[in-house]
Amino acid sequence: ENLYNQIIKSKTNNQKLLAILLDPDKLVLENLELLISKINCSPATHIFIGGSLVENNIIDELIVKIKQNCNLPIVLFPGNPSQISDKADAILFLSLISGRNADFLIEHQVNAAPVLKKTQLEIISTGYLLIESGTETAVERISKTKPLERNNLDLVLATAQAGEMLGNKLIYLEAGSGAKQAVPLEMIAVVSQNIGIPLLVGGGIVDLQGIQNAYDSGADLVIIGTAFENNINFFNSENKNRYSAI
Ligand code: 1GP
Repeated sequence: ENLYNQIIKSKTNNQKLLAILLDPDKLVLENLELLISKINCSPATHIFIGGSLVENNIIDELIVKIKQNCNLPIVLFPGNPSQISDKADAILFLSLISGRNADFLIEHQVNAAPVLKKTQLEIISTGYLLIESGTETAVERISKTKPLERNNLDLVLATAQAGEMLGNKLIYLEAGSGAKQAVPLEMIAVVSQNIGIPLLVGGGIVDLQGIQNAYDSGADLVIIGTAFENNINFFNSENKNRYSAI
């Protein structure tokens, strides 16, 4: 069964999903074994791989090494078309629909299509919305797009709905890696209640309560990058008992 159908099934059964985002630029391959053992005893259901700036070509090697010791599905979350690896299971085929930079709306996708066609990757069309989060994030800098305002729920919802109408299979509300403020809970609630496809939420979530709050507001899958990067014991911390959904 493909990954997307599993995500749909989880949504139907109200089983919440959790992705740990690994940025190949920030990883030291020598420490990978410990990292993977921590992932294996965490509640993670998916591993996402990607970053805004990844240039070094360690993605293939990284995925092979992870797969030796970990059974979680590996999903590419690419910042640009150079971050494609046929060693992964799937790719979020992102279009930055909150912005008006044609490169990130369609140009990179055109460049990636012939490459993807030669792989077995499951391609999951994803509407990607960058949400204002206090300070400029890497996504904003690299994509040269303005995030949508935190208080403009109507525009965020209309954008997410347009993505769904265009055929996106997932909507991803992104505050940006290391964001000062995560996506507002009210925004998660409004979007999740008014689209039919699964909702992903990430950026600036720094504690287990933040994950739970995103779930309670309607997120189907939460992405954790920086918090786990900074503390590989993030998921064994003492407030674990407050973390009931998964
Ligand atoms: C970034 O949404 C992800 O694309 C995760 O963000 O690094 O802030 O957890 P963090």
